[in-house]
Amino acid sequence: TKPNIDQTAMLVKTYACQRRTPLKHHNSFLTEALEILSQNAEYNDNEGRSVAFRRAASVLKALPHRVKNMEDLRSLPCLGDHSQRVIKEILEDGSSREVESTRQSDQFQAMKALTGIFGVGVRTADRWFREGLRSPDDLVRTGQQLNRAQQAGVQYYDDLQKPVTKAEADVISDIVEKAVRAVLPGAEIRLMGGFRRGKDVGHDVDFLITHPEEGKEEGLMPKITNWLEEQGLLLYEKTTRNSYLEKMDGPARAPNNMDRFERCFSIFKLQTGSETERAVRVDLVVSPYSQFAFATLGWTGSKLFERELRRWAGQEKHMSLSSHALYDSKQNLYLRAKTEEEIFAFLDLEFIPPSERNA
Ligand code: DCP
Ligand code: MG
Repeated sequence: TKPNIDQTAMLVKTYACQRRTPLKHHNSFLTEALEILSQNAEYNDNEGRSVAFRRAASVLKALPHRVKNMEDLRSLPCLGDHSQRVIKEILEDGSSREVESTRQSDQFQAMKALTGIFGVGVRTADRWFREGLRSPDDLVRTGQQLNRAQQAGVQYYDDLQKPVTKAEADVISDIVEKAVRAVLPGAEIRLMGGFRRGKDVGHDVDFLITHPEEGKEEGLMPKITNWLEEQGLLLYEKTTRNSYLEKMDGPARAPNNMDRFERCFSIFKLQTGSETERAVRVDLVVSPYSQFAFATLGWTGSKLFERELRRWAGQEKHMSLSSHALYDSKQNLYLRAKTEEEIFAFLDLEFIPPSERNA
């Protein structure tokens, strides 16, 4: 027999990495509202509050039905008082006053526009907002000092605002494969991020690159970017070197979502017609083969899913998970893995395929 709604709710686990979260779900009318409040908290540098709203939204994404009344929420985890108030108002009145006034607010709109510029984080955007600036045009008009990334961000702002389609990501995949094949035969390339989770649009295209012979991947990125540069395909690139050292980064390091792979933040020039082209954000990451499973897991997302995996590892398993390794603090050793499945197993988690990591 089919479980009733309350029984379904009881089955919803606390950590997002214990749940299956499909891309399309039944509660966008609630999750979009909660995510506005999460985003606004992030703009106000309130990480705790931001994560709380994001977790609440994520629980609703995992439900197999549309929420109809507050009864449906009984026994669900991660729904704090504030989230419940917002949900109640939307269920009763069709919208939440707090969400709507946030959405309309000068600060929210300006922070969205300013942090939407490639190379601009919350801190910089907030400083500009307090100086009275509201948009990329304002930055140009008032002659703000911009670093190289931000200059590119302003220059290609309109293109980078447009979602990247899966079709465009596939074209970029072919280009990246060609580049990598040309400079290192035998290398493996994997499409990561939202597209690996089955999204049909994204804000950028993420790739992970490795070679089965450990060591062959060293120094690979400059070769790739040179090749792309020679073909006239790059509008911007900044490469950061691999700075991961197991001894330093493993057990001693606080859980952090920034990894230390050789990485290239770039903007590609993509041909979209015989006379037309557009700018697309592309991230390239190179991983040693021995870390490839961890890098794959860490670069598939979603961001909340990743965050919850690390929290689960630390709080429930006394392990420390990063995109490089899994360290077991009880046994004082690194757990080696060749596949994502093995990592889930080490963590005592049921394997969740990428298409159901849309937490
Ligand atoms: N990632 C992470 N934490 C970060 C940045 C990235 O865990 N601070 C991981 C998870 C993401 C992946 O890297 O899924 C790629 O990051 P994106 O910002 O590109 O996120 P998505 O690809 O998921 O979304 P989008 O479709 O907007 O590109
Ligand atoms: Mg992405």
